[in-house]
Formats: sequence, C-alpha cells, structure tokens
Amino acid sequence: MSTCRELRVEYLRAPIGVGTRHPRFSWIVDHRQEGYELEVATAGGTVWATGVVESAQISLVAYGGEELASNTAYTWRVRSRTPGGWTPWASAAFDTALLDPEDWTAEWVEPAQQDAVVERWSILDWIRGLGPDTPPEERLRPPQLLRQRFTVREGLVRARLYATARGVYSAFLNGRRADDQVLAPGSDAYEHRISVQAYDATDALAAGENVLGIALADGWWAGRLGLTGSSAQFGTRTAAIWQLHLDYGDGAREVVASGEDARSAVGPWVYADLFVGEHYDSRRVPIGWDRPGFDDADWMPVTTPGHDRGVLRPFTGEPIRRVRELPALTVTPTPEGAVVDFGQVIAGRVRLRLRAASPGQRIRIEHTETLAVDGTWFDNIAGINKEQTDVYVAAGDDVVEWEPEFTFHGFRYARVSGLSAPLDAADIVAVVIASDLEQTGSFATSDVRLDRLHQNAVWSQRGNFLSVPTDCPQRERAGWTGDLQAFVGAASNNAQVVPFLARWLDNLRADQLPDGRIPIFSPRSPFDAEAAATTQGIGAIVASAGWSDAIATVPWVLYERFGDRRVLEDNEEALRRWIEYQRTAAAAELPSSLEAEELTPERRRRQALLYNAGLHFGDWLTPSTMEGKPVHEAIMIAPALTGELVAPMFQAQTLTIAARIARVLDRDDADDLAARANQVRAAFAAEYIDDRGDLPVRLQGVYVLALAFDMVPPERRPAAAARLVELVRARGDRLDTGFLSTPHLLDVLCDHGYPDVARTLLWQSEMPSWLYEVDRGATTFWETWDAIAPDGSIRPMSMNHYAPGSVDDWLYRRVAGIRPTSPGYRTAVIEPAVDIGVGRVSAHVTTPYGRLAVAWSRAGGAISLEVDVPHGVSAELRLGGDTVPLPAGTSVHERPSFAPASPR
Ligand code: RAM
Repeated sequence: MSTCRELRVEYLRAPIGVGTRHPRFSWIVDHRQEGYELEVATAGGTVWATGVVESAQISLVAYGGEELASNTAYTWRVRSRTPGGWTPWASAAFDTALLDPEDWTAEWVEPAQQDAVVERWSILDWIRGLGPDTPPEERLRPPQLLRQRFTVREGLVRARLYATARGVYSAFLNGRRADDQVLAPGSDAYEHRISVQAYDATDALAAGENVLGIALADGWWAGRLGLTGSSAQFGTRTAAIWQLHLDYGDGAREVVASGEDARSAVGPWVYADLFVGEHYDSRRVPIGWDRPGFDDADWMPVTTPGHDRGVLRPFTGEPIRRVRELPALTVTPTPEGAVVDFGQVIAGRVRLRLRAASPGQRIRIEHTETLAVDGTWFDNIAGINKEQTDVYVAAGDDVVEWEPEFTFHGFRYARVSGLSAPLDAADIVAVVIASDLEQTGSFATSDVRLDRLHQNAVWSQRGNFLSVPTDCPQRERAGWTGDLQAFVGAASNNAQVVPFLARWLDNLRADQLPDGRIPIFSPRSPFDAEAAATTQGIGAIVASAGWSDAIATVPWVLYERFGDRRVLEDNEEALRRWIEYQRTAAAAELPSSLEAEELTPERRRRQALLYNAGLHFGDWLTPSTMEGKPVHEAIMIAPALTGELVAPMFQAQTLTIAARIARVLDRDDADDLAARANQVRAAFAAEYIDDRGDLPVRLQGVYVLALAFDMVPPERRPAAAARLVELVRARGDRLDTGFLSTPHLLDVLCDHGYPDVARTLLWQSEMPSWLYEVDRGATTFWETWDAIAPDGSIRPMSMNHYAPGSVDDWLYRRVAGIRPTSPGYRTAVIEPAVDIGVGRVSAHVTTPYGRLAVAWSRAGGAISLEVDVPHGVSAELRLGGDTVPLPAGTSVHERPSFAPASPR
C-alpha cells in the first residue's frame, strides 16, 4: 500500500515561514480515499489530531486545533483509508513565521545615505519623450551595506532569520547568501504591508562570532517604477529590519534584532535601479565585509527612525528566484558591441564571464526585446529611465563571473561593449528570473506553430509573474488588474498560482479606496494616487470596468480551478464594497452621451441601474481602432467607443460572480445579488440592444462580451452571434478584439454554433491574429498585434504582455478539452476539439487530486484517446455526441470512424 505523497501546507512542500495560524493541509493518495487521519505536533507533543474522518477530502484540510504559535517548528502526518485498508503514515515538517507585528522587537535601521533623487514625470512627459538629461551616474545613488556582529553559543539547534526592507535587499550570513532568492522583499503595497522573508539560518551559523550582512538598494521602494519611470514613489530613504531567532538544545531561545549596533557603508555599486540598470565597480568591494574578523571601524553608524512595524506581514508563496538559464544562440560582432541573441524574450539579466579584464575596464550591457528588421539594434522601450543598461567595472582579476544583483530587464538580445577580446558565446548566459511557481500544466500538439503559441503564453506568464502579476517586464512592471483578469484562466493551467495571486489580492485589497473602488493596478504608490488626482484624461482613471472587476474574476477563477474557498472568503468583502461603489455611481451619473437628452422616467430608471458613466479603458487596444494613428491618439479610441457599453456588462458579470460566491459561502443574499444582476441585464438590453440583437457599436468585442456575459435576451442571441460572425468575416476572418473581449472570443463562437469560425480565427496568420505573431518570430505575446508590422517596422510597444495570451486557456479547455465542471476538478470533462485541424494533442493539468491528462490523435476518421484521471476526480469523456464516464487511472478510447457532432 503506497503512502500519501506530495504533502503540502498552504500549497508548499515543507515550507518555513507559514503565515497563518490556521494553515491547510493537502496530500495525494493513489487510491480512492474513504477516510483520513491527520495529526500536527511540535517537539512537545501533538497539538491537533483529527481522529478518523470519513471523507474523501485530500486538499486544503484546514487546521482546527489551538492557534499555532509564531516561529515554531511543527511536524504533521497523515494516513488515508482506501478500499485496500489504511496507508502507512506519511509525515512532513513546516514552520510558522512571526505571525504578529507584536512579535517584533527589532528596530528599523537606516544605513547612512544621501536621499534618493525624486524624479517625477507625467504621462504627457512620457508621450513627449521628456526625461532627465543627465546620465544615471549623476542622479542615482549607491546601494548600501549593513552589518551586525553577534555571538552564538554552543548547542544551537535551529535558527530562523526574519528580514525585510524598505528597498530591495540580499541577506548574507558569514559570507554566504541566506538563501537563493533574489530581489527580496519583492513588490508590495508598502504603505500598507511589507512582506517579511523567513530564512533557515541553522547551517550558516557557528559557535562564536557571526556576522549578518544586508546589501540594500532602492528597488520598488525608492527606485523608478511604472509607465512614467518616476522615482522614490514610496520613500527616499531605504531601511531594513531583521530578527534572528536562535534555539538551543538546552531549550534556551535568543533573539538577535536589528538596532543601533549595526554599521553601514556604501557598497560597490555606483547605482542600482530596477529600470535603469546596475553600475557595479568591483574595485570597491570591501572584501570580507559580511564575515567575522572584518574591520568596520571606518563604517558609519545607523539610525533607528522608528518606522512602523505594524505593516510587517509574513511573505507567502514562492520567492523570486533564478528559474533557468538560456545559452547564447548567436553572438554577432558590431561596431557598437557584440550582439547576443538568447532566442527568447525574458525577464532577467545576463551573467558574464570575463577573462583578464584590466583594472578599471568598463563593460556595458544593453538589453532589448527585438532587433530592427535589418538586424540592427533597436530599443522597443526607449524612454525616460528605461535604459535597461548595466555597467561592470573590472578590478583586474584573471577570470571573474558577474551578474547584477538589484536589477532585471525585459530582453531577448544583449549588446556587450567594452570587452578587450571578442565575446565567446560560452561566456554569457541569460538568467531568467521569476516568482518560482511550480509549473503544473503542459500542452503540445503535432503543429509547431500552435506549440509556439502556447509557449509564448508560458513565457509571458514567466516574465510577468515576478513578485506580482505585471503587465510587462520592461516598460511598466505594474500590477495591472485588467491584464490579470484576462489571463488568470490561462495562468492557472500553467502553474500553481494560488499563493502568488492570493498575496497579490492581499495587496489589491490593501489598495482599495475608502469608497470601494478597486484600483486599476496594485501595488499603487502614494505617487500614483497623487498623479491620478492631479491629471486629466486617461491618467486620471483610478478604477475602470474590466480592470477593477479583477476582484471578482480572479478569486472566482482560483476557486473554479483549485477549489480554494478561503480565497473567496478573503476577498468577499472587498468585492461587495466594489459592487456598492458601482451601484452608487450608477445611480448618481449618466454617461456623457445622454447628458443632453431628455429621458423618459422609464429610461431614467434604467440608466440609474447601469454603471456606464465616466472614463474606462473599454475594450483596450481593439485593433481596428489603432490603425494608422500615433499610439497615444489611437489608444483613446476604444475607451471612447466602448467604455459606456463595456462597463455595465462587467457590472452584470461581477454581480453574477458575487451571487455565485455568496451561494458557495452560504450567504443569505445570494438570490438578491443574482436578481440585481438580472435587473442590470434587463436595463442594458432595453437601453442598448435592439430587436435584431444589435448593439450601438459594431465592434466584435462588444458583441463578444454581450454574448459571453449573457447580456442579450435569449431570443436575440442567434442574431447577435450572426452579427459577430459577419463582423469577423468583414475583417477578412481576422480578430478585432481588445484586452477585455479577446479571452471570450473563441468560446463565444463555439457556444453559439460557430466552431468553424473559431477554428478559422485560430489558424489565421494575417495580422491581427495569434499565428501572425508566431510567424513573425514572437517568443512571447505582444501588447498589440502590430507591434511588428508586416513590413518589419516596429511600434514602440511591449513584446511581453500576457493579456492577449488569454487564448492559451482556450487551448487547454477546448483543443485538449480538459475543463473542470465543479470547483477544483472534483468533476471534470474531457471534450477535445478533434476537428480543430491538428493530428495530435497532448496536455495535462495538475488538479488538487493529481494529474489529469489527455492525449488524442486523429488519423483520417479514426480517433484514439488516452486519458489519465486521478482518484478523486469524476470525469467523463464527451466525443461526437457520446458521453462516457472515465475510470480512475489510464484508459484508452478508440473511435474507428468518427463523425463530429453537427456544429449547430
Ligand atoms: C497599459 C498597460 C496595461 C493596460 C493599461 C490600461 O499602460 O501596459 O497593459 O492594462 O495600459
């Protein structure tokens, strides 16, 4: 009898620094579970024992004992009763974080420093290309070093370091990195919450004198951030705080806390900024600074300014790490430097091996996502503070490897200059950095272009799931809510995203405005708030339909895919506040198009239900609205054309999701919420949909959303769907959908009897289309379909924007055909699109019960399918009108002569 495996606490294996007093336990068992027994213990004995529980639940069993204590080591064990009897016990460990701000006695310490320069730019400045005219050396400041000496007695058995910073930091213990994470503490809504990292320091310490070192740079706190590249958005001075907890074999516990005994100095960097890049002078390294025995007599004292400790929160999820390395595919010498192609657009930086560089030799590394059509260097993200350039100054060692510490870039190509010999391809790698999420899905076919399309989504996810979900890793790095709302389904197939997105949702809720508005991005800095309040037009948008609705969509998709109720509970109140904001705003304002009109009382009543006034991004970047105009003008057209329609559609959909959530959580008002959703739909239909199912704006996206969100009364749906198809045809079978509608386009076509049109769109290779990008060599999704035009000309757009990659979810759900029919895949269907136009597809997702996989192939009329269903998932196969239940385990299904069910 095999034991339970994959033991996890809050989704992670043997985590330290668990941030809740009531964690949830999950495991996998390779048989049908009828019951389980679970126990949690400390060294002192059992703290919770469930006894035998008659239940099939193997996922997210919530701890139900006395509240767990801070900074404590626990073990847990579980066994499962299956039809064959009890499995043996399986056990694992976990460890809690400092769970309360009161657990902190340490002081925030500020190293001696000059204040960071405050550079403030507006969107208008950005459009005009205005920016600082002095080089970064003259404006940016050097990162700092902090060191603290302490003594450890004999008999240490466990040591945990808890640390964080206002800034970005690396921690060292006796000259060794505290662990392999980079860019801690990551990005947070720092005003409200700052994540604290937990490190296992046991093996790094020894009896006698020890040294804790912290290297500290501006990062998201004081560095450049967002579209405008403005700096010091949270503060102008960095600081760090730490507590090292030492447990001895004799039961004694000691704490080494940051305070006035720490010393500080300027580090070897001239500057380090997330956007601008890093300038590192290896001649200035104070060798041994983070080890005992170093003389810090000429270091500076620190100050303890008494910053708030109430914002400290245990970090949850996976940190940012170096997740892989890519070799140089080609190195091309040019007069300006050696241009290296890594073959893939990524977020990261390079590691360079230098041989015999002379003291003071300066090596420069520039980064870009694309070259011009003639192969020359091209900055697709030129602009204020977006240099993406690193500088290394050699000390004169024989061979040295260097990788920046406190920056990253969005790039595929690097240009290296200042070398004394030609660059050898073996001496440079691209280091991909990302939040180190477990990759849990796969999708592959017999068609290389479709596979590349899927890989482009995976890579855009990797490049943008970096501490928080961002829009793009080179220009903004902002946690745009709308982009994630579009992509969350796709993201959930490819990786275990719950801890990562739950932490981001914590930030989003912290950033919610007092009036209930959910901001368009999070983290949102005090500068962002001020900029929006003092600007007009698009820059003044604080909340927007489709963006703010992420507070409904994201938790709901996580519940659907992973069955996690706690995410719903945690976000319910914020969602309700957003809904109430919409209700109030709907009653108070009319859209500008109606302001001058004399409305009947009936129309006035309907309009008062609709959240349709104000400026919204609308179906952002709808292709036809972008044609032939400069970008900054073009982007305003979709908001103007579609905002009034898109906003109430999302309002209705969000109310529907809220009603579903209320039902799951057993709330009394679930029916009321559903009724409100229907009132909004009825008012919308009466105001905006005519008898023939037509809407006032003839754009594909408007029809897609109207159909996807059930805005069209049933009898008019066929006509609306037919109009959508007509609009697709009129564009030469090419899509014309923006950020908000693209995720729904192909589903809507399939659900309304046009799978053939969906198929044509999928295989389209004329711009705008998915495969157009693939054919143009895209390795990630572009922000706009014409980022590289057919003639090779390049628009200054991001090449790494996942929002248009939402189609990846459709590939899993419809082409492979794997989808949940109840939360967390308790029940699921396998319904592959065997007539999509490929011979072979194989894919899997990781459900809470294990791997759910399908591999199908088609030869002429014969279909062959192999399905893997884990115990705990009740799945059925739907093919050509037949439905058959699928057994647990592997099963093979043959259909020698397959005739697809008729499309309508
Ligand atoms: C752009 C961002 C993002 C989008 C907003 C509206 O600047 O890149 O993708 O959500 O605008």
